[in-house]
Amino acid sequence: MASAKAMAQDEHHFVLKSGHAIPAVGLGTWRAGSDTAHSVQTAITEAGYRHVDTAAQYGIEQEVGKGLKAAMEAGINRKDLFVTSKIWCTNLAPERVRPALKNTLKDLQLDYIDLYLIHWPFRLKDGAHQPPEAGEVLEFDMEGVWREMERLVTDGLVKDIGICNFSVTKLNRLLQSANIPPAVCQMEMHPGWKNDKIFEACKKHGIHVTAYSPLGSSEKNLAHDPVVEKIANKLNKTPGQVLIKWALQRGTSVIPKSTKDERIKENMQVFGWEIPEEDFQVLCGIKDEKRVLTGEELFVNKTHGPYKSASEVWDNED
Ligand code: NDP
Ligand code: 1BO
Ligand code: 1BO
Repeated sequence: MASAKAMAQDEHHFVLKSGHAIPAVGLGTWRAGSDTAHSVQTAITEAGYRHVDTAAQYGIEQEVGKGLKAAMEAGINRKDLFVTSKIWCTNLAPERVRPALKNTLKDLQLDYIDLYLIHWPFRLKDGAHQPPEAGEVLEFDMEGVWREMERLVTDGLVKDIGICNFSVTKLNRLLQSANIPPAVCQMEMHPGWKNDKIFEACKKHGIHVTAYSPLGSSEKNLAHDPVVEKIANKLNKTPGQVLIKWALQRGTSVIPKSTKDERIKENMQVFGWEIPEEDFQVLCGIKDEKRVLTGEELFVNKTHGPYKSASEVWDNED
């Protein structure tokens, strides 16, 4: 395998602060259900994916592990794969970080992962309801948790650590105490939610950004947006490919989810062509920007708080 830097010179990778390379396109696995093992194996062995994004909270890490194992048995080297997982909110206490990662490694049947992310920067009590009842959103020791994440890097259990769903306020707080700055920040991003504030803050600090829900997730369904469809027809590409390419041209890696073999393959056919600048700008101009994932269901208790609205979850930055 070529060095990280050399590999990153092709359009298939981005280089992280650590010098490691992250594949530009990865397979998302949220709500991938019982097809997950098959999807992961197909993505790697037939469609050329080398990055799989998962999370303990998705409840499918064992399935992802089976898919990875099948791909490795088919001849793919572990070192050529990039596996991302995330620590869930109930485990955001310093003493729970390592046991949470160990569980993830066991379920994935791996002895290290490439990237471990804080899934959301809020600590939830075990068994918390959706939306949370009074007292179920606990104090989050961000600095203590990050120190334990750093130890996972030092001990070789994870290659890189990062964050998801951080506001600029929370990012700045983390950067004040971090010895190892986050290598990656994973955020919702698509033409219907460009999320420029956190994107600019990450760029300023050399933090690579991965765009999640790049198609607008199943809720927003940007593949059926008339502006996207028009550009796709013009370029002789599919709407999904245009949305994924838009994310890549912005400088983010991207992790579209599909459990359909044909779409898994389609979503990887995004190299060797470009969206012309004028069309790229038209996509940037799609109106009515809104988050799909507001965090409201997970963290807001309108009566008891501590977060009484989605705006508060995002530190009133939207
Ligand atoms: P996506 O934006 O990837 O959209 C997935 C939806 O689009 C599914 O309904 C899928 O259906 C459909 N789809 C996939 N490919 C195409 C295509 N080419 N044309 C039309 N429709 C298509 O949504 P996700 O929310 O799943 O985000 C992607 C990944 O990002 C997640 O799976 C997860 O790994 C990660 N993520 C991380 C979060 C975080 O908090 N860090 C939050 C949310 C997501 P089908 O499967 O039937 O093809
Ligand atoms: C609740 C988890 C959102 C997808 O990562
Ligand atoms: C872009 C999302 C399509 C949902 O089926």
